[in-house]
Amino acid sequence: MKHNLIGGEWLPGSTSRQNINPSDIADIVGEYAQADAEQARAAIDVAAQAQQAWRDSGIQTRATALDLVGSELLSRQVELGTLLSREEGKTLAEGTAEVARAGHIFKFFAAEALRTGGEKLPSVRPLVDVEVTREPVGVVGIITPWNFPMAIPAWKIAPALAYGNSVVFKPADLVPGSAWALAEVLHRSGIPPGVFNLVMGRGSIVGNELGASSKVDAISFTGSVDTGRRLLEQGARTFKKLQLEMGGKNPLVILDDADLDVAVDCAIQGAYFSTGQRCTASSRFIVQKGIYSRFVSRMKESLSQLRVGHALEPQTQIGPVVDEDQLTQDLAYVEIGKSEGATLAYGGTTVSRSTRGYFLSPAFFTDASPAMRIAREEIFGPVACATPVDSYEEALEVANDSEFGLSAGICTTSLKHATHFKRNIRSGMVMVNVPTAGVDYHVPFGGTKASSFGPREQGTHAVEFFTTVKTAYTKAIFE
Ligand code: UN1
Repeated sequence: MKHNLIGGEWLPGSTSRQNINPSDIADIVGEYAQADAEQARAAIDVAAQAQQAWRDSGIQTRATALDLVGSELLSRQVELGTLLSREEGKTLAEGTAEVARAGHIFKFFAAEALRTGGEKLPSVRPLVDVEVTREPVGVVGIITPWNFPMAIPAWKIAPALAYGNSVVFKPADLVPGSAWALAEVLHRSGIPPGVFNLVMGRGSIVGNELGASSKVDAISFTGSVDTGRRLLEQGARTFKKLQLEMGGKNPLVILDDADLDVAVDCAIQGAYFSTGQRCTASSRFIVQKGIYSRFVSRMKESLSQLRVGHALEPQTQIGPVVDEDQLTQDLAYVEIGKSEGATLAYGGTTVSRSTRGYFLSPAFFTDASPAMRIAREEIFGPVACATPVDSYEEALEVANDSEFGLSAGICTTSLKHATHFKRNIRSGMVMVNVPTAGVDYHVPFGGTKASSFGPREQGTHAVEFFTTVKTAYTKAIFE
């Protein structure tokens, strides 16, 4: 049994939960504690008590601790990547790369801790100086989804700690293994007890306590639109600072002048790698008519060569869907697409392998109209659809016609269209001839519209959310 970390102690929960391997449901990865509301409140209390000393510990202490965590994650990337892939279902290569990415993120923010600067300006009043400095926000609640069990916690926890906040971390129910492993590394890193707390438990219990508590100053959340909206409504009561990363329905525009190899590669990687379970996944291919039929036939050919299977088998390119509920949802959307009149050109059926798991062949719809539900709603699985369009202008209009605005891509060799698209697509991230998913760790991440709320995550921009600004005035008296 793996316990929660509260105030530097490993404490059992009020109940527990089994962690099941989606590639092989007979394989139980482990048993993990589930906290009740009282334990969640206890974690918030110790985080509040520990915060002042951590803030005063100095930038070298914080940088050293985060750098140690980064080094350990990098040196254990295969071991922890195996655990990640076993509990979440992405391939071993993807799991290992994710742990490495988390390691780099900790090292990036170790250095950022040292770079926290400020400004000194003259006042408009004589002999008065103005200093503008950044201070930690206080206690930060961190609520993360199951699809990036290491990287998303890392890109929230590392900046929170770097800038002197204390943390209560509630990971997704489906992936406690990576969260626990990360907590265990943090526990040994020299961070004082209570500064970082792991509270595994239900969203409706632990997440609700974080959202309601007046002692939690800020919440960084990645997950569904509905939960994000609930946190925002709840947070209004205590004026919480919120950073919400939610859904996506990311378009990939393919123009007649695209390099077809590049376009197919962007489409396959963006839509189907990580089993399509990324908020940055491409789920709408908006394809100009002159290249449409060549694109469709090349996609079918490439999809037929992809190997769906057990996440830990080396030849697997697409792992299983994360659990039964998600598989049911994906299959329901395949039926919706068919009943709406789109053509299922490839996949969309369950696949059997030697182990019992949630294997789904990548689903590719063609002739989808922009009004169809499969072209509008986030599915969060290996399901994508292609819509033919006459012109670049129509492609841009269809691409922008979405409640979401996270990531968007265009495949073209035209500088004119690439430049126009970068300027006029309504999304937080835009890609030219690269996939919409699979972003760098040292630059800002986030979107517009229903995709994101609050300051950007990652890179130097993370400082906006994890600090608050103080303006100090000092008058010199010389006699
Ligand atoms: C990526 O595409 O590299 O939940 C990261 C998600 C995003 C992260 C995507 N917040 O899928």
